[in-house]
Amino acid sequence: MRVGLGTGSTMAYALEALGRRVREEGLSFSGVATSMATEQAARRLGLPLVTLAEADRLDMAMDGADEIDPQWCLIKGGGGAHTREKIVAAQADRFVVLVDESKVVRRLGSAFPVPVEVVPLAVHPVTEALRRLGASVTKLRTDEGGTPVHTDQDFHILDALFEGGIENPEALGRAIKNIPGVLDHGIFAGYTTDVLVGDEEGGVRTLARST
Ligand code: DER
Repeated sequence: MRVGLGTGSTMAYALEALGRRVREEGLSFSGVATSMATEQAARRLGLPLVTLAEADRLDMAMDGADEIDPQWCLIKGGGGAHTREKIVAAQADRFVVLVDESKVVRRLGSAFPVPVEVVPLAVHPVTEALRRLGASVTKLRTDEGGTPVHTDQDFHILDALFEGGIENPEALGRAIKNIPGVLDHGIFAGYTTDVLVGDEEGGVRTLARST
């Protein structure tokens, strides 16, 4: 199988588990990494990697999420890798989302801001445009020392909070994508095909999609 490998703390566990199965069971697949961090982790764990061009279509991709709503729309990008994650998810026949209960919400965006990857010189106009779309607070993401973070594409990230939550994630996603200077944002609508919710005891349940 050709498998997209997502990014983040949840995926770190999945990568470890895949590494174990490669070593112990000879599990064979070709992975496509969604970030430099995942690429490094996969190499350290001995997971076989190919480029997206080499893989072309993917049988599946797996990834974490920051929030998931009952229609299986997501907010992603807390780790800043959402642009590549979305590219990889769009190439996959199945997009399997791995979360714990804390990520399952009634409405997207009530607590978690929407990460928006922007061309550095467009930070000001994009902030203004996000305000016009209803964002109450938009912050330029910085590291602990206050320096703006750089993504794998060398862009910046704006975190836009939509107080009260997002009524129509798909429409908001389209509007944000239309702002000049935006590379992509963390709203994923229409990609998810399977959701696995883990609990603290090590149990896993599937999450049904409500229409
Ligand atoms: O930043 C990202 O897009 C991550 O995949 C995020 O959605 C989940 O990260 P986590 O597993 O560390 O919470």
